[in-house]
Parts: sequence; C-alpha cells; structure tokens
Amino acid sequence: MNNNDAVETRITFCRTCEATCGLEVDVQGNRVVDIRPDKQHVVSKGYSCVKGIHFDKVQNSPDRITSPQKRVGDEWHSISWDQAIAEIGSKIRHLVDRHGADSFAHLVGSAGGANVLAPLYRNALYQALGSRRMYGTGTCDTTNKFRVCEDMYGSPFRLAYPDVERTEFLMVLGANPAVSGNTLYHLPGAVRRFKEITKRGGRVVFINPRRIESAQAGEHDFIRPDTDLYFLAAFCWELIESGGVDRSAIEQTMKGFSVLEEVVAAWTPERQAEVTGISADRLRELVAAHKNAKGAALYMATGVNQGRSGTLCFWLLECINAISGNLDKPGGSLIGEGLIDMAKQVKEAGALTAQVVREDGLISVVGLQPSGMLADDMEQGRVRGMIVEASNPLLACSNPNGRLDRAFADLELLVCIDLFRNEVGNLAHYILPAPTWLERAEVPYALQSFVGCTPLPYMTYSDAVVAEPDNVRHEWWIYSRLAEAAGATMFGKKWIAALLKLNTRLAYSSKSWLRKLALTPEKMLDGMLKQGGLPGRKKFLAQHRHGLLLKQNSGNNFLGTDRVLTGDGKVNLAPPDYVEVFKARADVLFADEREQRSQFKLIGKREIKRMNTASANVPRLVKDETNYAYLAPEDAQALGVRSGELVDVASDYGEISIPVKVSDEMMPRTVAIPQCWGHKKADGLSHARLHPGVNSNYLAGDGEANIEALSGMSHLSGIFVRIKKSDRLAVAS
Ligand SMILES: Nc1nc2c(c(=O)[nH]1)N[C@H]1C(S)=C(S)[C@@H](COP(=O)(O)OP(=O)(O)OC[C@H]3O[C@@H](n4cnc5c(=O)[nH]c(N)nc54)[C@H](O)[C@@H]3O)O[C@H]1N2
Ligand SMILES: Nc1nc2c(c(=O)[nH]1)N[C@H]1C(S)=C(S)[C@@H](COP(=O)(O)OP(=O)(O)OC[C@H]3O[C@@H](n4cnc5c(=O)[nH]c(N)nc54)[C@H](O)[C@@H]3O)O[C@H]1N2
Ligand code: SF4
Ligand SMILES: [Mo]
Repeated sequence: MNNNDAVETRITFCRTCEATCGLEVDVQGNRVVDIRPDKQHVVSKGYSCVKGIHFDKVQNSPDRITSPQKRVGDEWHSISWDQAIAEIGSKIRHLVDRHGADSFAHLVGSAGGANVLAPLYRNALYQALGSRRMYGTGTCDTTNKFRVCEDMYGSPFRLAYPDVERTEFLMVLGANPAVSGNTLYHLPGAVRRFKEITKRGGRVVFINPRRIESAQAGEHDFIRPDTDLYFLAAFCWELIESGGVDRSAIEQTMKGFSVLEEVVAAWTPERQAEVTGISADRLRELVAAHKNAKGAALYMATGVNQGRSGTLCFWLLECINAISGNLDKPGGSLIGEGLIDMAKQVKEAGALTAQVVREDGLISVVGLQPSGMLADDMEQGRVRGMIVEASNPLLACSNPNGRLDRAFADLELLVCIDLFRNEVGNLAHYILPAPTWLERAEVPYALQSFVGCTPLPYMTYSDAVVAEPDNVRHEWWIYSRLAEAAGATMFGKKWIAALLKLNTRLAYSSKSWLRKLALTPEKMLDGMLKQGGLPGRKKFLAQHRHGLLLKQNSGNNFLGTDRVLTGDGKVNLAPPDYVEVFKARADVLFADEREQRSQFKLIGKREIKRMNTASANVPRLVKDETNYAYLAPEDAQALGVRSGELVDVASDYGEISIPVKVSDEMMPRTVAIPQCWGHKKADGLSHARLHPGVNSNYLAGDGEANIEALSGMSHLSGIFVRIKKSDRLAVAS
C-alpha cells in the first residue's frame, strides 16, 4: 500500500456467519483499511456485528500464513507450491496404495461452509481417490436436521424455516440468534425481526436453559438441558388431544400420522414437567396460543441438535409444524426456493444420501462421517492421513482430556488448509495458505442461495474485494493440483482432469492474457446467476450491488407438489427408524433424567465477539483474559464460590478448572461454558495464546457411546458434570 493511493469503497457481504450482512469495504492499494455495514443492503439494511466490521484485523493479521509451510521437527519452513504439491501428492498416493483409500481422510470446518465452490473440488478429489472418509463439524451442529429433512421431505436440502414476516407465534428452542446469526436459517438482524412479531401482537417464546440475549424480543422459559424431547413429545400430544391438528392436510399430503399419535401417546404435559422444568399448565397455555395463532412456527438449533436426541427432537418439531397445518402456510413454516433447486439436483444425482459406509455401522449424513469418531479412527489405524480445511478440531470437537491432540500428533500425514497456524496446524506436516472471503468471488452460502431458507429471498454477488497475497492459493486450485499429483482423475474423466490441469496453470500464469482464459470462480458464478434466470455477473454488479430481492415465499408451494421428494409425494410423519429409536430410548433416557435431576449439566455459550475458535486472535475483539463457568446465584452459593474463583468441573470423560461468573441468567443446576477456547498451544496465534482460556470440550465424550446414532451428531450439550470449588489458585493470565 502506498499512502498516496486513493481509498476506494467496495460493496460486499460478510461470510463469517450465515447472516451474510452487507458490508462496505474501504480499500487502499490492495489493502483493506476499513469495514462498515452496508446501509443499502436489501435485507441486512445496515445491520452487522463486531466480527464483520473488524474482519480487516483477520485479513491484515501479521500472523497470516502467506506461503506454503512445511514442518521439519519443530521448525517451520516456507516452501514453494510445486514442492508442497509434489510431496503431499506422493504421500497421499503412498497412503492410499498401502492402506486403502479410506485411510486418507478429510475434515472441513464451519468456515468451509461459506465457500461455495470448494466443495465441488474437495468432493471430486476424494471421489477420485476412492475415499469416503470425510468428516465435518457439521456433525457438531446440524446433521440431525439434514437427516430428518431427507426422511420426511425426501431431501436433506428441503429445509423448512419460520415465516417471521407473517407469523403470530414463534417458538425457538436451543438457538440464540441475537448472538449467533442463526444456522440453516438466514435472518440478519434477527432481534429486530422478532420484535416486529411482538409489535404486531404476536408472541415469540424462547425455550432455553439460559435467559439469552435474544429473549429481549419475547418471552423466555427455562428448560433443563437435553430434555426437549419430552417437551416436544408432550407439545405434540397436547396439540392432538386438544384438536389442534389439520386432518384434511394430513390425509391429503402426509402419511404415518397414526404411528406418530401412538409414539407420543404416553407423553402428557404432566409427565414432561417431571424433567423439563416447564409446568404442565405453561405447556398447555403455549399449545393453546400456538393453536389460536393464524400462523405458528417452531424452530430449533444447535442447543437441541447437540443433545442425545437431536434427530428425534427435530422430527417431533417438524411434525408439530406439519400436523398443525402450519407447514407450507403463510406465517407458518415454509420450504424455500433457491436460485437453483439444489435439493432436486442432488437427489437426481443420487448424491449425499444418508448411508452407512463405515465398518461399525455408524451413519454418514450429507456425506459426513461422525467427527466424534476421529480419535477412534486415527488410533485404530483406519485413518492415517488427513486434510483439515478451515477447522480447529482440537478445540471444537469432543476432545476428552486431550485425546484428540495425541491422535492427530500420530498421523502419518496431516495437511491443514487455513489462514493461520492454529492448534491442529501446529501438529501438521504441511500448512497450505488459503484466501479469506474478502479474497473470494462468491454468492452467499449454498443453503441460502440454492435452498432458499430465508424469509426474504434475495440474491447478491461479490467479486473478490482484494487480491489474495501472491503465494496464497484458492481451495479449488489446491484440490485440483493435489489430485493431479496423487494421480487421481477428478470427475472420473481424463479430459476433464486435463482441462483442470490446464486451468490451474492458466489461473496463475504470469501472462495476463493467459489468466483471462482460465475458468475462474467469477466465470462459474456468472454461469450460476444466469442459470437462475438472473443477469450475469457484470450486469448484476452494475444493477444490484446491494442485493436483489427475489419473489417472496408465501407458502402453498410445497405440500402436494412434486417438490416433496419422498417418492410417493407425501410427507413422512413416522420414519420407521425414528419410531424404533424413540421406543427403545425415550423411557430409558427419561428415567436417567429423573434419577440425575440434582446433577449439573453443561451447556455452551456463544459470544458475540468470537466466531468459534476463529476470532480469538483479534486483539480488538478478545480482551477478556479467559472464559468462565456461568452459574446461577443459588448454585454458586451452595458451592461456596464467588465470581472470579475457580471451580473444578469433571465429567465421565475429563476434568478442567475454570473461573466462575455468577449469573442470574442461568437455570439452576446448569453450567454454561463458552466453547472453542483453550488456545494454550497456539504458537501461530500470537494474541490468542496470551488469552488461552479453557477448552470445555475436554469434558465431552467421543466414540460410539457419545454419538447420536441416527445422525452421527456429537453429544456436546447437556453433559452431566460434577462441580466443586477448586483447591487450585486462580492464575491471572
Ligand atoms: N461444546 C461445544 N463445542 C462446539 C460447539 C458448541 O456449541 N459447543 N459448536 C460446534 C460447532 S457448531 C462448530 S461449527 C465447531 C466450529 O469449529 P470449526 O468448524 O473447527 O471452525 P472454526 O473454529 O470456525 O474455524 C477453524 C479455522 O478455520 C479457519 N478459516 C477461517 N476462514 C477460513 C477460510 O476462508 N478458508 C480457510 N481455509 N480457513 C479459514 C480459521 O483460521 C480457523 O483456524 O465447533 C463445535 N464445537
Ligand atoms: N458470535 C458467534 N456467532 C456464531 C458462532 C460463534 O461461535 N459466535 N458460531 C456459528 C456456528 S458454527 C453455528 S452452528 C451457529 C449456531 O447458532 P445457534 O444454534 O443459535 O447457537 P447458540 O448461540 O450456541 O445457541 C444455542 C442455544 O442453545 C441453548 N441450549 C443448550 N442446550 C440446550 C438444550 O438442551 N435445550 C435447549 N432448548 N436449549 C439449549 C444454549 O443456551 C444456547 O443459547 O452460530 C454461528 N454464529
Ligand atoms: S452477524 Fe454474521 S454475517 Fe453479520 S457481520 Fe456479524 S459475523 Fe458477519
Ligand atoms: Mo457450526
């Protein structure tokens, strides 16, 4: 950057979380100098959070890796791309030939979800190698939902969302949109939108073990963690009992109702009250309000997904939406239409169906094996090499007392594709530097753009705001080159592989006229926009740089149409596997809950300034010296601890010591610990390592016993723990 360079403002959108808020970015030379919310963005309208407007600190961080790195002993060396690709490619080939394709695995993290084009190339590489060993932190957040949508609606990508624009009753379980920006539901500035519901006389109810930030927009009820199954079963029972079902919709467009009725039969409001903490009267009152509302919707997210019954919970929740006549109805729960019909296309290709490809019979959902099996798979030699893209599993995944750290350290080949050398990167043999989203041309998340789970459908497109550093390469390029070096034919055709090879050379040619010939992301996205019936890239940018509102979804476009992809066109209210698991487990877990009523349960807590593990290195965002264990005042008193004092928290899997914050937001016998802290081995993150905090996932169990069998989800919320005042002294960091 030259200080005399003019500052130019470019319009883009944030890809840190799924809210994808519009942003204005000031650029001087090729350097980002300021980021502000885009007031003219057609949906976010000037809303953004601190993570978005401070992303320039990530972008310009002196810790960013800007050339391929190779570890020799404890030392890191910059190497050329040619060397990195050749060495990694031959090691992959060696592993695959010696131990079989599945010994070479992949793990993708949440930032990989924003990258619209990388999955095409990532999947093509692994398919070409013949490896099905792909994991993702999707099994920490949402594979239960994908599984249910596949079984009830015929595709994992038929995702229903609440119609906030029209609803009169919205109930939100296990989500905190004010902080998280939502997941699988695009709703920037969620609190403002919820407040509009109450302003027009509707109700918004949050069911949560913590009185969350979002609750300012409505009512809040405490629920004992991981008991939502009983609350939802009783809600369903009461709805049926009180005549709240739409019999004609059920008869014409759904199947399995009588089985569902039988499943929830024993679950009365009184019975659920024994474990949930929500009284029978309150549940009845909520059902009555739901019934009387012109449009009503239930929504749930990670807090429930990460429990022991995430799939069963989402199944019952979707059944409530459906049988009450609210599915596909204005003000209810809608199934969106994306720019292209991704659900149909994926279905026709026979891809991403839930299936068992593992020796142990555990399921893969949307192509992801359970991340809770990572340590087992590595320790038992099923996995010997891995690429980790945009993830930090040592902090993010179940890591009982650091088991995962040891397993990753023993891999024969570990390659990380990242912006930084994070904790898992520290253990890698190679780190390949990737561009940030400011350096990528993109449309918003595939699920938002192509599945349409958003109440205000719109499209936007951004060119790369700045060019990536000279020695940084896009994921599509890395996967294409690795395939070539490992002798794997991407997309199964030699001529396509030859074109891809040519394309990787053209894209980074020193001659500008050759670069112009490359099939770049810009050109691919241009094609996608046109395929969706929109103007191509150049015209789109000229006319709609703040986004383009698309046709509103007002329902009545799903049930009874060919968009239901179940084969017979009916919504399946009783997938047999779910019924079986419910019958086998609901009573057992209920008895367990009753027995352990006085035990503490651990939940997570997202913080507005931190995106998972990834914002910890931004000094402007992280000034707190540590994370805390949040406890209700009466619990703190009983334990004899005050804010700032240390407690020891132990589960059946691990133990940590952490300072307390007493908070009347907490439900008694519940402890909330912000996850994704514990940066103590972050040599490559100069700020995060000064404020490491404590890794709460040392308390989470892994392996088959801690995986939800229907979806492969890890059990990360509602973990039974024991707490005592610590003998250790709090060390100021
Ligand atoms: N106890 C508990 N544990 C949890 C959760 C919880 O609620 N409770 N939540 C879980 C959930 S939902 C998730 S998704 C995981 C999150 O954990 P992960 O999915 O592992 O993701 P992050 O920590 O967001 O990101 C990890 C890395 O991505 C890199 N990165 C960022 N942007 C890019 C990019 O554009 N390209 C590349 N190549 N790299 C990039 C960052 O530098 C960072 O090193 O944690 C899970 N863990
Ligand atoms: N600021 C910020 N934003 C983020 C992230 C981040 O780390 N920081 N992460 C991003 C990612 S990867 C994801 S997947 C999304 C997740 O988005 P959300 O699903 O909205 O995630 P959380 O904010 O953790 O909300 C989960 C809520 O569930 C509650 N909870 C815990 N256990 C239970 C339970 O058993 N029952 C009920 N009813 N509630 C329970 C918790 O108190 C918490 O309020 O957020 C994304 N956005
Ligand atoms: S809410 Fe999400 S998308 Fe919006 S600015 Fe914050 S991190 Fe970015
Ligand atoms: Mo996530």
